[in-house]
Amino acid sequence: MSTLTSEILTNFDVEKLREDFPVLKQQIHGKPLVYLDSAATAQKPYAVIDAIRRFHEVDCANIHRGVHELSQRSTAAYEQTRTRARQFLNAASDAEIVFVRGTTEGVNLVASSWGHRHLKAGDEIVISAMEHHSNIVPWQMLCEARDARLRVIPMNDRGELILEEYEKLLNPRTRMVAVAHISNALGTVNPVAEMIAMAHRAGALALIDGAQAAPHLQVDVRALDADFYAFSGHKTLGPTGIGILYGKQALLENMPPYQGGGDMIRTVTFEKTTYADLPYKFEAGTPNIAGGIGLGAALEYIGGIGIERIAAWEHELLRYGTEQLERIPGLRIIGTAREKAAVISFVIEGIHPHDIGTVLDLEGIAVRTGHHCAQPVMDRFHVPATTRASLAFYNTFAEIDKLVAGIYKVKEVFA
Ligand code: 7TS
Repeated sequence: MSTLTSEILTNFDVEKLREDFPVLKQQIHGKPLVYLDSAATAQKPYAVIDAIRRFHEVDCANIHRGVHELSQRSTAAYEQTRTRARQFLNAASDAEIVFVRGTTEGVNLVASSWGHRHLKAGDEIVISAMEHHSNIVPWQMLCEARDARLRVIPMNDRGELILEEYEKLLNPRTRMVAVAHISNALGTVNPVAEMIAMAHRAGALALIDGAQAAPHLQVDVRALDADFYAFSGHKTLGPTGIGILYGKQALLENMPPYQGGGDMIRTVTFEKTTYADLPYKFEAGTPNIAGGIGLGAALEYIGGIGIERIAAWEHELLRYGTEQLERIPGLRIIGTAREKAAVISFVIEGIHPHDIGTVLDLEGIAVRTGHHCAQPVMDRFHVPATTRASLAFYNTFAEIDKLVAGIYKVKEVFA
């Protein structure tokens, strides 16, 4: 056991941290809520709720356009999140941090803006077999529009990408490799640093979908040498409707705006419009100011705990949960990669995931059932759907015991 692990197991005060999350204090169907759906969206601490409330109560004004005090305050608070996000990702400059609605919009922005300027007929985009639909469909749409080809890195039965097959897909026509840092359906942590280096050797760019990674592990876009990296605020303890797209400055400079409107221009005449500098060129219209401020509070809160301590606690939860679930007769875990984050997807022989989810809900246990917006993953494992327990640092070992008891109840009901 590493020193961090033993330190975490003795000192991580999960009960105290849970006090910060009002949602967790309630009963569902008469039972204490056991929230195991953080991969869909994470719960929010008071720090985030209060920051959004304070903005609306005290500082509410539009940003970047007023000399008045409120506008200055709201602009400063919003822009402070950009700086926090830059630090969170270890990006080189605030100009590389673009506010978007979430991971989905981040991927669409790159596919649309970069893609329409740089992709030609016959070019190739490489994605992987474990992508969320949001990292499949925008590339598919682009390939269709450009007569380009979408290629897919296969995975093995554990849910690990097969790097030898990836290597074979790379060729001089490959322009972009877009892969998830962590799979939402399987929990696999992909070796993205190595995969980015391979893309670069082939002369391609790499976009990393960090939706599931940003909340759970230390991300360093410069160490990874990622060209683009996207994540969602709402999975990272922040509110919905806000996210971050990181892009290397030189690449962003060489991409046209994604949307036109206010805030993204320098000058406008009917003859010609010139665009604002980065990152504003990509931020047309009044943004989600409250969301941005909430996300800043979320990143600060995560920093206060320490992402490496969060990762260590979740790792122990995952290890324990996997051990416990593996013992249940008829239960099969889908996604058994050697490098995994805190997601346990499973099926139970003869019981539909929706029935599992419904019985668990009656026990107060929130899990997600379905295809998790990753239908190709379900096809690969020949299952229509899975039940997914996804963990966060506010989960406890006792909650995993409740999940196990809940699953035995499901088996009883459907015996
Ligand atoms: N990429 C991954 C890996 C995801 O898990 C998700 C959302 C997205 C992209 C899209 O993020 P959004 O914030 O833009 O919607 N994943 C899930 C999930 O697993 N359950 O609900 C949403």
